[in-house]
Formats: sequence, structure tokens, C-alpha cells
Amino acid sequence: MSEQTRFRACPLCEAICGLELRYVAGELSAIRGDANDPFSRGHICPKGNALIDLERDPDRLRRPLRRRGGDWEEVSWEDAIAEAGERLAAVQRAHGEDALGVYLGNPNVHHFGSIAYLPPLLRALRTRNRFSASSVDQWPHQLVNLVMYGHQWLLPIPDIDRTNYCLMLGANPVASNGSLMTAPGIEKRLKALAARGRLVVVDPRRSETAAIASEHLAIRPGGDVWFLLALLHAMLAISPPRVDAYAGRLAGLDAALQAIAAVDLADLQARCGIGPDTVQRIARAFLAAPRAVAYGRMGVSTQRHGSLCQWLIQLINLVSGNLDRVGGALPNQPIVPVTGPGTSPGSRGRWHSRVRGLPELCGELPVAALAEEIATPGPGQIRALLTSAGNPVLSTPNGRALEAALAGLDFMVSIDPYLNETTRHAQLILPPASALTQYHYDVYFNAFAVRRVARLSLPLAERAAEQRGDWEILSGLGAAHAAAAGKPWTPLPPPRELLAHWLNAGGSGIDIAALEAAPHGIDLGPLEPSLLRRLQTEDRCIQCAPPLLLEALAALRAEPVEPGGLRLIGRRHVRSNNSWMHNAPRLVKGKPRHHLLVHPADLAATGIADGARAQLRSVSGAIAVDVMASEDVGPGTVCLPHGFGHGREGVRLSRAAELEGASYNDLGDPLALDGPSGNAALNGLRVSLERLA
Ligand SMILES: Nc1nc2c(c(=O)[nH]1)N[C@H]1C(S)=C(S)[C@@H](COP(=O)(O)OP(=O)(O)OC[C@H]3O[C@@H](n4cnc5c(=O)[nH]c(N)nc54)[C@H](O)[C@@H]3O)O[C@H]1N2
Ligand SMILES: Nc1nc2c(c(=O)[nH]1)N[C@H]1C(S)=C(S)[C@@H](COP(=O)(O)OP(=O)(O)OC[C@H]3O[C@@H](n4cnc5c(=O)[nH]c(N)nc54)[C@H](O)[C@@H]3O)O[C@H]1N2
Ligand code: SF4
Ligand SMILES: [Mo]
Repeated sequence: MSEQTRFRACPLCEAICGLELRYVAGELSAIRGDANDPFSRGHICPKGNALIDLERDPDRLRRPLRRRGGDWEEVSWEDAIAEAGERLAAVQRAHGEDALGVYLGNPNVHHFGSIAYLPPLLRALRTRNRFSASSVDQWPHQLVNLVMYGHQWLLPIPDIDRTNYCLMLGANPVASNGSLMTAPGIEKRLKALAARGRLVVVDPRRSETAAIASEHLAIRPGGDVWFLLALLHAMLAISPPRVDAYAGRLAGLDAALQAIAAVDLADLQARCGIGPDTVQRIARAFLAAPRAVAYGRMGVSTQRHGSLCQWLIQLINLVSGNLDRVGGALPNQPIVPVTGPGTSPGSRGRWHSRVRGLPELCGELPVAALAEEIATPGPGQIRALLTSAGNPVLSTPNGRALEAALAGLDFMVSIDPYLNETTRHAQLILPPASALTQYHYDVYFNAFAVRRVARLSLPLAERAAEQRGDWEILSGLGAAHAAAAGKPWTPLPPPRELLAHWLNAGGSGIDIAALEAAPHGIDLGPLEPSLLRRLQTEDRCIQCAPPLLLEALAALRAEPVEPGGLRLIGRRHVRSNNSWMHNAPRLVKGKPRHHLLVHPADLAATGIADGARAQLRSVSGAIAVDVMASEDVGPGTVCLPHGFGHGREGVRLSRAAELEGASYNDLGDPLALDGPSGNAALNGLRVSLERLA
């Protein structure tokens, strides 16, 4: 039997590990980490291995499906794509361009076929009703980058391998493998940091990352903004801002610091669960460290004050002199640029959502408003929906309301390999071929990496004749829609040609041949300061006091101390991938992982036994949960993973559907938003826990 070893980057998460894949007689038989990848150095996690499960999954769709009454029939690609294009165009012809909604999910950013071929399709569709997973994730980062540095992707990244002190808020990279900090094998990197300096983790739960940290600060969910304000107060009491390196390039620093100094922090302990002594100790240590960095991720973005938190984190790095500094936070300079000429700096408020009047951010509307835009009649109502690589029913707030809305659409088409909680509402499902059959280059994750790296992934196997890559589906849909709408359509060249062009335009001198000759990837060295010269603000200065954020800060000052009661937060497990990999046998074996963690004192107060089934209720509804006593969460905090709840009718996920566990986001409150950005406040949800009879 012929055996072959092939290499590519893992398409499953931000860590972009190099993989070594073994094929026997053309079949993928084993996967391990690519020891020769200079960046990931052989790291692999259970998800990487589960690519085999995805390849073999009998539930994975291989041909387009068309809904027929309560059932599905296979149709040809030609018919499916032509029909999708025609029906999308027909809805727009009858009801206007905005009657078409688009939702883009997270995996799009893991496939060059989507990264490159979605933008021209979206331009051709001309709808303002565009939504994506960005607004349940990193919008506060994009907003703060935009208003402070002038570009949504001028993103300072923690220089995790060279810092001596990392203050990490709302991130659990030991489980999630890092995000907006691409750092494969992060656990090793963090252990090395804790050995040479300090890693302080701020998290309501003693997470897997907190467990290996030098110190864990158990913050009250949603209390970060108060903690960060207090930290800035304490830092400025110790030392004037160390901003010599930014001379002449700072706008509004005094105004920002005055506004921050004016905030009354008398209730600090009650607001965030951390007292002034601890804050002062952290401030001293942060300032005393030779190089230090504050980093906040998902857990601080997906809460009510996500944008304020991300702004304060930038200011902490700035006033301590660690912004754009080796060992602090500094942007990457990828060979395919995502900032600078020819890229979209981002925008806010160019249009507003129809029902609630929420401002556009970077060309999209908050997905928390998607259900109401479909369900509320009137001019501009969404009547048709295109989804690509998204599962908003499980991943966005109030999934029950969204699925009811989806059921009322005139037409829906989903580009997705599964018939799942979301795509079951479509009339057509267009399943892309395996990523392993496609060209790939990580345009975004190379740009967010903690080193300058580049790696091209070649197709490892040919796609079967009856399959289509993401890029072919997107291109085909563009052509079909244009034909039906009577508009011109200029297709992009195929991926290799397009990427070659992008590389040349990037001007790094590294061309596609150089990448093809380096199957394990190329290391271009550590990060270097570049933020100051790359600022894209009008005056080329860092905007320390963006009016939008000062307004939000003023509003915060009027907020009373929040009442007691239970607050719900999420968690990720190393064997999960948002909502969509629970069908992979090797990710669901072992003990169940869907439990609601509750502090024993809260269990005692509610009279619920450890292990019992209980009802968890929010303003949006109630779900049944299996509780587990845990001292990893403090009293008042309960913790549930998202991405469960597969047991919905008509879902074709045989293994996932058997799993216990309801969907966190059935409880999600679509009105709970981070104000400045419109990002959903998924964490810190007010809930109550009740005994079940
Ligand atoms: N409560 C709570 N909710 C959350 C989060 C949380 O922490 N707590 N996390 C949020 C975050 S960070 C994110 S990014 C979002 C994710 O939100 P989504 O991206 O909407 O959801 P996913 O669960 O990632 O679903 C991905 C979909 O893509 C499909 N897919 C997989 N591979 C491919 C492919 O190659 N091509 C195509 N076309 N489709 C593919 C899968 O079948 C699935 O339907 O969820 C958010 N929701
Ligand atoms: N195994 C696995 N890996 C993944 C994913 C996955 O689903 N599974 N998803 C991928 C995606 S799309 C993303 S965006 C990244 C996310 O990666 P991370 O940004 O690291 O997000 P999480 O792992 O969810 O960790 C968020 C932490 O925030 C904490 N938290 C919740 N509320 C608060 C709060 O109010 N304040 C503070 N300080 N902390 C809070 C939670 O307890 C949790 O430990 O992971 C990626 N990698
Ligand atoms: S850490 Fe992420 S990139 Fe690496 S193997 Fe696991 S899923 Fe793939
Ligand atoms: Mo995400």
C-alpha cells in the first residue's frame, strides 16, 4: 500500500499549528504535529487529530441538498447554485437590496477560499444587512483599534515570549489555544513566562490557564471595567505616564486620564470583587517589571463594557511605556498586509439597523439584532438569508427567537458541510469540499501571530469531481446572482493565482514559489515596534480620548452597584470548537462536559443537589441543566459551556444529537450589548437557578 506524508496548517483554530498528515492508499490515516514547523514545533491538540473524524464523518454532506417538504433531496451543483442565485436576486428585486441578509460565521476566517472570495460576492449583493460572528466576539477590539489607531486591524499583540509580566483578563488560552494572539503551544509559552516572570490571570473562574498562572484574581463577572480603572488610578499614583517614546504622537492623553481620575472607585470591591490593596500590588508589580503587557480577550469583550475594557487595556500598556515595545504589545507586520493601502480601515455608524437603530461597525450590524430584523414586518425587512460557515442558532444570543425567525424567511441558503441547528432552516445547503483539498494561507492569523511567520498550505488531495471548494461555491453564487439580476460579474482568478498576486502586492519579497518551497513554513523573526509609523488616524497620532469612549465612561459613572444574584459565564474545553465539532467521536468521548458549575454555597442556598438536573432561567427563557458543585467559581457565578443543544428536530448530527446539554444562547439576551460597539454581552448574564420537581 502506498504511504505518503503531507503537511499543512491546521484549519481549526487561531493557533494555526503545522500538521503532518499520513495518507495510506489515498486515505488520511494519522495526524501529528509537524515537528519542523518553526512556529508550532510539533504542537497539536485533540481537535487537530479530530480532522480525521471530520473526513470520515458519515453525516458530513458531500452534495448539495434541497429541502422538499419535511425532507431533503440531493441536487446537482449546477442546479443548486443557479437556483440560489435566482432566488436571492428575486427577493431583492421584489423587496429591495436590504431584504437579503447575510451571516458569516467563524470558520470563514480559517479558509482562504472564504477570506478571498466572500468580499466580491458581498459587494455584488449590495445589502446593508450583513452580520457575522465578529459581533459575538472581537468587535470591541476592532472598534478600539479603529478609534485609537485608525485601523480595525492595527492590533497590538502581547509579546508573550519576551515579556516578564502578563496581566491576562478574560482569556483561557490553555483551553482555547490563544486568540488574537496566535501562539501555537501556548501552554508551554505561558509556563516559561511564569517561570521567568509572572502571569496573572483575571477570571471569574479558576480556569485551566489560571491553574498554571503565578496568580489568579477571581473577578466578579462584568467587573473588569472597574478593576482596570482602579489599576490605572493606582499606576498613575505611583508614576507619571511613561510616554517619552510616544512624544508628539499622542492626542488627548490628559483628557483621558482626567476623565478616568474623576471616576469614583469607593465601591471597587463590591463592583468587581477585587479590593484596592490587591489592585495596588498589581500596579506596582506591573510597573516594576522590565517588560509587561496587559491582554484582554473574549471574556472581556463579550460583556457590557467590552469596549471600555479594551480601551483601558490599551491605556495601561501605553502609560506603562509598554505599547509598541518589545516584550509589551506590538502589531505584527505580515507579508500579506491587513492594514495600510488597499485594506479597509473600518467604520462606524454609516448606517443603522432598521428596528433598533444600532450603528453599523466595519460594514456590519450586530448579530444580536438579526432575529428582529427578520421577524419585524415593514420596509427593509430581511426576507432571504445567506449563511456561510455559521451556526447563529447556537452561537448568538436568543437562539430560540432566531430559529423562529428563520422559519419565517421566504428563502435561505447555507454554505456549510452539516445539516445542523441553523442550516436545517435553509431551502438549499451547499456543502464545501474538505479544507484538506484546498489552497490555504492564513491571512489573518499570520497577522495576529506573536512572531512573524508565513506558511502556505497546498491541497493534500484532489477534491472529488462531485464536490466544490468554498471559493468555487462563492464565485459560482456571485455569477448566478449577477446573471439573475442582470448585472456584470468578474470572477476572481483561482486561489493560487490570487494569493501569488497578493504576495507580490505585499512587497515583502517573499513570493508564492518561496512559500511552496517551504512546506513547514517560514520564520521571519520576532515582532518589532511599528505601530507609531503605521498609525492611520488623520493626525497620525494615537487617539487616547475617543469621544465615543469618553461618553461611555461618563455613562458608566452613573451606574449603581449591581445587585446580587447569579451571573452566568461561559467556558471552552480543549475538545470543543464553538458549536460544530460535537459530532467528532474523539472530541466527545470520556466524561460529559456540559455541566453548569455552581459554587457549593449557591447549591446549598437553592436546595439543589450536586449532580441534579435544575432549571436555569434568564430574561429570554429557561433551559434544563445538570449542575456540578465546583469551587473553581465563586459564589454568585455559574458557568456553562456554549455550543451544546444539538437535540433539535431535523438535525443530522447523529453523535452530537445524543449528547446531553442545552444551548447557553437559548438564554442569551439580545438587548445586552456593549454600547459603543454593539457586541453581544454573552457573559455576565443575570440568571436564576431553580429546582426541578
Ligand atoms: N454563549 C457564548 N456564545 C458564543 C461564544 C461564547 O463564548 N459563549 N463564543 C462566540 C464566538 S468567539 C464565536 S467566534 C461564535 C462562532 O459563531 P459561528 O461561527 O456562527 O458558529 P460556529 O459554532 O463556529 O459554527 C461554524 C459553522 O461553520 C460550519 N463549517 C465548519 N467548517 C466549514 C467550512 O470549511 N466551510 C463552511 N462553509 N462551513 C464550515 C459548521 O458546520 C458550523 O455550521 O460563537 C460565539 N458564541
Ligand atoms: N478548544 C477550543 N478552542 C477554541 C474555541 C473553542 O470553542 N474551543 N473557540 C475559538 C474561538 S472562536 C475564540 S474567539 C477563542 C476564544 O479564546 P479566549 O479568548 O481565550 O476565550 P475563552 O477560552 O472562552 O476564555 C474566556 C475566559 O473569560 C472568562 N470570563 C467570562 N466572563 C468574564 C468576565 O466578566 N471577566 C473576565 N475577566 N473573564 C471572564 C471565562 O471564565 C473564560 O475563562 O478560542 C478559539 N479556540
Ligand atoms: S491548537 Fe488549534 S490549530 Fe493547533 S491543532 Fe489544535 S485546533 Fe488545530
Ligand atoms: Mo471567536
